[in-house]
Amino acid sequence: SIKVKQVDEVKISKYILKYTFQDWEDIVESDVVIVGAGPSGMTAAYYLAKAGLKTVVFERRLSFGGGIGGGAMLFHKIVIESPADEILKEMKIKLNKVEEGVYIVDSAEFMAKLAASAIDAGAKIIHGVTVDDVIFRENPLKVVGVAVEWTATQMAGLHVDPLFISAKAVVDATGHDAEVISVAARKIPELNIVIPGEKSAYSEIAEELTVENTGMVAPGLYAAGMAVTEVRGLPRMGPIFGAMVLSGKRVAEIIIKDLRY
Ligand code: 48F
Repeated sequence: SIKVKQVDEVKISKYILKYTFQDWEDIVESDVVIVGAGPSGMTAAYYLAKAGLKTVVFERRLSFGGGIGGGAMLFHKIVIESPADEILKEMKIKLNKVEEGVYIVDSAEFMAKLAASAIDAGAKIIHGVTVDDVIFRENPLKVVGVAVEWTATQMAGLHVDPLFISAKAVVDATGHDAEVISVAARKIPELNIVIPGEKSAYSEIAEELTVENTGMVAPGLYAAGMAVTEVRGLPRMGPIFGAMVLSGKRVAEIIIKDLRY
């Protein structure tokens, strides 16, 4: 019979607590906080961690992938266009070419390998945590971190104060609602962030515009993925995901340059 190592309940609890808090003590002073483990957030995490920056991704849900899993009307295929295929190839995601520069990808593989690539590069992904505010400083005016709370605490409607995490750069990769930038715009009017909101679909132009407009929204605060369309008033594109990974890569490159890393 198989000899299974016996570990009692107290030991299990102690190991989990010790190593969780060890991680949190480290995370509390991060180089980059990414909010959202969707395609743009995880791609950004991959490139930032690969460059050696201490990168943490906070994800509200207990899963990876954001809008990837739901696909289009729950169908499990995703469209990718060039040059995003190069990023997917780097992550060993299988691409099925349907015409020149256009590919079909399995959503489960896309989610799993994006997450694995980010984690293997050194990014920490923490599930079940919602970012509900930022930290800021004046002179110079700058976003310097985020406030985090358990998603479950928020869902229960409990009045619990958050913990704070410092970062040299905060990336809003929360998707269509641009939640982090929205809260900063509302609570720090001095940042002068005006959010026009996303436009209806126009896929052909939306992809390139999203990538081009990716970047800093206010000192210390950056937009990637669909948060860019919301903040810059750009059209949506639906279940074609090239711009999401290209935007994630671009925001990483901009942050690496801004932090002179
Ligand atoms: O929505 P999402 O996939 O963002 P994305 O990277 O990609 C958008 C596409 O999926 C799709 C599309 C492409 O054509 O239109 O919609 O821009 O992933 C956002 C992730 O952020 C999490 C959310 O659960 C999701 O997994 N999230 C959102 N708000 C918060 C958050 C928050 N305040 N704190 C933590 N996580």
